[in-house]
Amino acid sequence: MLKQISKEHDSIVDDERTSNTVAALKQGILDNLFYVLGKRVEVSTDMDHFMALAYTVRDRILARWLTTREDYAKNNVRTVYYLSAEFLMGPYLASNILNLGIDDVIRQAAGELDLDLNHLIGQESEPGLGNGGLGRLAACYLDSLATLGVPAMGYGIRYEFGMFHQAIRDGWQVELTDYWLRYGNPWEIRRPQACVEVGFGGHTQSWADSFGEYKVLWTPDEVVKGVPFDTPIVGYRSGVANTLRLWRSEANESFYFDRFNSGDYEGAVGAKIFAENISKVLYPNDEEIRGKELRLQQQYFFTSCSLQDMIRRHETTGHSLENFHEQCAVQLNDTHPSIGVAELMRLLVDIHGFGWDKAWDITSHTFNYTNHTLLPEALERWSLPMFQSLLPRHLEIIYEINSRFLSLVRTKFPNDEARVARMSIIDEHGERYVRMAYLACVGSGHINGVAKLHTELLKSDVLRDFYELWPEKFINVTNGVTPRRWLAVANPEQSELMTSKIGHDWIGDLDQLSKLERYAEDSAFRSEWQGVQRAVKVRLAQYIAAKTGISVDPSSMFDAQVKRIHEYKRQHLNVLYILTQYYRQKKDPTLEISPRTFLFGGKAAPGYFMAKLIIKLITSVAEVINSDPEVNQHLKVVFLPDYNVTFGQLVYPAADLSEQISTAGKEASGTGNMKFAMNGALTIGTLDGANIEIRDAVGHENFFLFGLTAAEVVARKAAGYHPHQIYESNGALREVIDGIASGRFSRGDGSLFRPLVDGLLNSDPYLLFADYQTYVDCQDRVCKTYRDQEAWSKMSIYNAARMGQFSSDRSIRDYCKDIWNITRFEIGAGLPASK
Ligand code: GPQ
Repeated sequence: MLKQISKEHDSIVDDERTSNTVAALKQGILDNLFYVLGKRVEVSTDMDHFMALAYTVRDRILARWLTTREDYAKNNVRTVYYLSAEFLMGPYLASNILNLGIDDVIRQAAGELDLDLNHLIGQESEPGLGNGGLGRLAACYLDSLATLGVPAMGYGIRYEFGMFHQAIRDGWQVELTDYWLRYGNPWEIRRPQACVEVGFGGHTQSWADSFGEYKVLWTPDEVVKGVPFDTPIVGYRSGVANTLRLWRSEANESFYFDRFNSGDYEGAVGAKIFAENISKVLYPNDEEIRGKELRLQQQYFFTSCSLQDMIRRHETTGHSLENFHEQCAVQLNDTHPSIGVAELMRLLVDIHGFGWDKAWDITSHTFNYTNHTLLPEALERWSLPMFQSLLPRHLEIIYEINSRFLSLVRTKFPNDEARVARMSIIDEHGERYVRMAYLACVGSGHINGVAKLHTELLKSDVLRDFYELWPEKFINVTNGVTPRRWLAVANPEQSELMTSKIGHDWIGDLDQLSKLERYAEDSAFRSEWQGVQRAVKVRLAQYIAAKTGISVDPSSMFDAQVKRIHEYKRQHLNVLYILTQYYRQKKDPTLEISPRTFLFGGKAAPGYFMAKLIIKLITSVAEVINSDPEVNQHLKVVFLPDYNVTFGQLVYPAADLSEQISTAGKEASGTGNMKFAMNGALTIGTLDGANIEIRDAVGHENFFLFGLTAAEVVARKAAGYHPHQIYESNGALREVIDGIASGRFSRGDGSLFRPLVDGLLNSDPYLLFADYQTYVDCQDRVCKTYRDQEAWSKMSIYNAARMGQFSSDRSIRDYCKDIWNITRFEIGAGLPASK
């Protein structure tokens, strides 16, 4: 009976209340305003209107969300579980509207209610649940998984406070907390019925049972509850909505009340604080580990919640745990969830009674590991005593995994104890550590890097021993970005122009952009292309004026470097060039230099002194240049505060030049480089990360290359690198460095930038000086080319037209084929033939 009613109700919900007619949409907005938000039209605010519209859009997602889930269950499909400590999703509204294909009707419905759709879209504050590239990649991948109809689920943490907001005061970064849930989150649904419990601390006991089997019981000190919050992930016109499931930590009531009732009030309150702390805040350090206990708690918390959830889902669909790995492919987004290897072993052996060998067979066929960095300081390791006190049972399991693994190493490489020590999951040199990347390697079927060069360097350097042991495990999957958000949503002007020539299929199949190539030689098209670029730059210029009070000239070249602030990314190399131009102009005011606006954006980790000083350097140089009438006709420098996904959507389309200038061998891939090029920016860059593949794709003649190669960087350091000698012998460089050191850009304070200057002169670990002159020369070629707008536009069109392979759809197809072994797409759009 209930079923019947629910079926009928379903169809009503689907057909009438949530139909996509303008009338139904209008009614939906008004209904949600009244019934969900409890507001009358007369007193409603912009935020209310955004919320009402968001609920109206969500109403149109629910039917397909539930149907997708039912279809997956019915068809018995292999599912991808993407485990990531970060999901940097960006605002949902515009992207959901696009993917549902209801842009026109929504715009009309809003208009008829006197609401401006773009203005409403601008009300949404983004969930900043990630630091940068790694978290944003996870978001692009969810979009592509849903678009391709791959059965998939993202698992992560529902941080109460996401990435901090950045304010600039007196030129310095100031961090402000991000309470993103202030107005509620219209996209998520809390699922209390699917709660799980996670233990911490305590002790283990072992015994032999009546069959002589070794058994272990872990009695944790604390047990917390993981509560899932689900957000639908809509595929682009695929009819599919997958799920992002984020866990919130809460106090476990029975645990809490037991203590409370036995008079242990302090213990009860302490337990509550302990529990709620875990999902409180995102760690704002990018590519730098701090070894903090709370961070390990977060990692174990969400990984355990997710694995328990997978097991429950697996069992409720009637499967035996024995074939868990046949139904579930788990992707580890870097080492943050790699404790999952030990946790799945614990669940299988201790809880579900499997023998070790069978459990290991399942586990090692379930996980795959993506590495995202070559920086040694970013490779996670946990101090052994801390690990022992927080996860005593997991440490025992890791010892067992390690001892079996090291026997294998000894068999394969006899009499090589140095190798055994190097490869041990436990680092025994001095203070002892658990090496998480090694645990991930041992427990995974495949290990992948995120660009060709990066994967090669993993094999030859960071994970060389593992490559020698298991060459077949290593594979490259070059990153990609979703063309839905980064072109169709971010750059409607360029999208419309492209669609007018080649149709709109490129949005779901980015290789189609190659059809634009022939227009590069068409001068009428080029002038349309220039018109679009101009319009987009005007939009950004207005925004910059409103946000910073700085007026920039949309006919100047927009030269952008937006990304986390890090020494290896070398924002300060960019500054050295700016100052080189500044001095040239000061010396010869008649010099004809093409006007440029240098745009910077990005956050520094709060404890990263040098990164914060680089921000101060940029803002200080900006202050001097922007207020100097001798140069400010030609040069402007803007630091855009609080760079995030929303802001990126404004910047990528408006840039003429994309700065991708990391020291070769340091940037694993980069993804901003792809977003810029797709939007028609030309790149000035080193042979690093995915720059290499971008340059090969767009054509070497359409890319501004400079700098040492990764191999040359290594050789240079090995030969003894002396930055001071370069400084002595290069007059222009000397003038710039002396200027900074003298206080010329810091109101006479010669001590302010001393740490930066001394660091460069004495060690310069990221080889700015070695690359300085080739960078300046290359920038001079950029200036020259930009003066020929026709040539520049041609190059710009070739860049956009040849970026098809950098769609995250291609990356996800690679993962499906080479790693997850998913070939059949029974649901949704499916895998386009021959891809
Ligand atoms: N990346 Cl390990 C991050 O954004 N955060 C991290 O903690 C680590 C890597 C980036 C990496 O720097 C970029 O080169 C990649 O393009 C990006 O991950 C996605 O793979």
